[in-house]
Amino acid sequence: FPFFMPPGVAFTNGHFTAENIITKVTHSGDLAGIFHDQTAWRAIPSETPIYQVEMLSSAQGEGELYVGTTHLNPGRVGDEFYMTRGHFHQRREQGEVYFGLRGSGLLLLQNEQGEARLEEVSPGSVHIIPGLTAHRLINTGTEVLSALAVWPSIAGHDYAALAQGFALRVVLHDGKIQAKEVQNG
Ligand code: M6P
Ligand code: ZN
Repeated sequence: FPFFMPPGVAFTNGHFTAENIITKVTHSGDLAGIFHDQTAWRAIPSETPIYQVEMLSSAQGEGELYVGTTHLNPGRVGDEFYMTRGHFHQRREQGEVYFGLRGSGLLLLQNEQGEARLEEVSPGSVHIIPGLTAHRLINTGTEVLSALAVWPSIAGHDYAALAQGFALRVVLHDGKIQAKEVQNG
């Protein structure tokens, strides 16, 4: 029998080696309303890349899994660190696993009651995102933050449910990384 060569991922940077890799870049201009300092956001060129997701092309459907890496650039909009848009799953009950690969940052988790918590992301960290829990990566470091993710292909994304934003913002205040509670609405 032949030995097939599976896709590969470099644990040092999260880049895949595979025949079919899907890549999506999210630019500053795509993130309207996400950062709290809208004046600072408008001052950044809209084509500034904030993060890039590379994904293996894999089977879709009930029981199938997706694998991808988010590469989140270092930087801030005003005092707020670069972050992903963040989402609930469309199929709310579906969970996900993130693995920190390089850089340093935070994983912001929030349940449907609006209770938020933060986990430190670093090379080798494992994050079990339970069902019914929204998630967002935040880069608090000075290098690219890369995290590998595995999630059910049926999970889908629900961005609209977070139109009010998350309950915590992570900012640089007095030279320190600080999480601040937000008054929504
Ligand atoms: C991870 C996974 C993806 C997600 C991506 C970017 O790779 O959770 O499903 O799309 O991060 O996050 P977002 O969709 O919130 O921009
Ligand atoms: Zn997800």
